[in-house]
Amino acid sequence: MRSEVEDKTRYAVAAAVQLPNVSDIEFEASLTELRELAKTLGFKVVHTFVQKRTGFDTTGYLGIGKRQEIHDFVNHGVEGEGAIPGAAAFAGQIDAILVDHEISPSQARNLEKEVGCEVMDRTMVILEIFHNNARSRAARAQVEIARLGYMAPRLREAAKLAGPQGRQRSGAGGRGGGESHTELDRRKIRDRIAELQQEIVAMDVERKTQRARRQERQGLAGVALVGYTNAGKSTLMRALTGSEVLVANKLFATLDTTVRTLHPESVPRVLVSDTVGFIKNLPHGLVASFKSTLEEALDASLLLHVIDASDPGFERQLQVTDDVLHEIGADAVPRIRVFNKIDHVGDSEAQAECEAALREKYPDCVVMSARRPDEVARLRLTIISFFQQGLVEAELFLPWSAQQLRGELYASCEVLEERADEEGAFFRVRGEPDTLMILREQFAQA
Ligand SMILES: Nc1nc2c(ncn2[C@@H]2O[C@H](COP(=O)(O)OP(=O)(O)O)[C@@H](O)[C@H]2O)c(=O)[nH]1
Ligand SMILES: [Mg+2]
Repeated sequence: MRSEVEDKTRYAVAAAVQLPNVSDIEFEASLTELRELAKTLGFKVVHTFVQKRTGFDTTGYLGIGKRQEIHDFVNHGVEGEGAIPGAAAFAGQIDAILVDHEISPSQARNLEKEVGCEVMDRTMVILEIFHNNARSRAARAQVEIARLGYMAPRLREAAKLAGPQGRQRSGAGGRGGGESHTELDRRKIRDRIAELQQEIVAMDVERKTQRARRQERQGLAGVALVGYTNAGKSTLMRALTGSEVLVANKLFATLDTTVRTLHPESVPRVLVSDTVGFIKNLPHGLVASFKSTLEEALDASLLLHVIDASDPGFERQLQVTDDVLHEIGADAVPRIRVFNKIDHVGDSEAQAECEAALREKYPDCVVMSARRPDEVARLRLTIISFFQQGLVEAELFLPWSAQQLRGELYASCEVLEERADEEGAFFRVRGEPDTLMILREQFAQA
């Protein structure tokens, strides 16, 4: 994630209204997810404000008292009734207030003015994450469409509030000189969206052929982690790769800092990539850009579907993930289900029970905790053996004149034996048939 390379911590507070038809569990789950999403963007959420209401306040989403409370916290580091421990340290340091719903442009404007810091609603937070994660041209275009759709009414709001002239016009509904400006912006946005949609159609065809070609050429051992936000994908990624091991040469053309090699290194060398996580309450307008961004997982040879076994709603999440993977055409990619966070499922008896039930229902699954090094090591071996399935043994000869190819041989195959005579070196190796064929050709020409 881009956030990992940003050095300055950005502080934020979260805020949410709990409506009467939303259970405490649902409400908390959504807030937990918002905080995880915020973390992905590099925010540290230092406090959460909640309020039960029968509806959102039309002026500023939260009630006026709660808005005042947040204002005090953000500006003076205190909360209405009593001080929050350590709150003073954050006075004047809060960069944003994150709201756990999509709110109207005017609600956002009012809240921003009253609280005195930037307001990001749930949709905007998610859009930012998609924006940071989209690599392919198609994914970027989809995200831009969603952003433009989100921005359009907010531009109007900004124009309306820009000056007395604007306010007058919006009241009268007439056509003033300034309105044509807004009209122009609106038309530009419409045109741009249409243009992007055309591009996407064209790219779709091109992308499919490119993907096929890329896989053929490189025969990459790539693993992609997919699943809901908070399932433990990034934690597993770090545990499997060692956080520092970045892939220098970007073999996955579409990904950068989210691709790392399995560590310790294996034969064949395995690349692991993190993907943009599924989100529980994904705003409808963002579904297309989410799928497009996720499609990059199709470049992998193996999908690790990570599931939080300690989440009461995990069965449904599993189903949704399966459905979406099916929709984007990922059924052809082999998949291993990884039930994570087993340590978080009650006591050891409950854990054993849960594990047995999972194994019964999903015979080839992995049940584990990313917090237990031995279980991470076992997962690593499971991944490696998947990629070693199709390996064959072969003998290769490398003349002394071409020893520069030795490194390549060791990088792409497992060397079982090496013998030398006066002409060169014999190797007995195990590797992928395609790789061996390419090496043999190179050695013959050397
Ligand atoms: N108890 C427990 N917590 C975990 C485990 N794996 C991850 N977590 C925690 O779950 C939260 C979300 O993990 P993260 O890797 O960011 O999830 P992601 O959104 O799927 O990338 C973090 O607070 C992790 O520390 C696990 O196996 N057990
Ligand atoms: Mg993550």
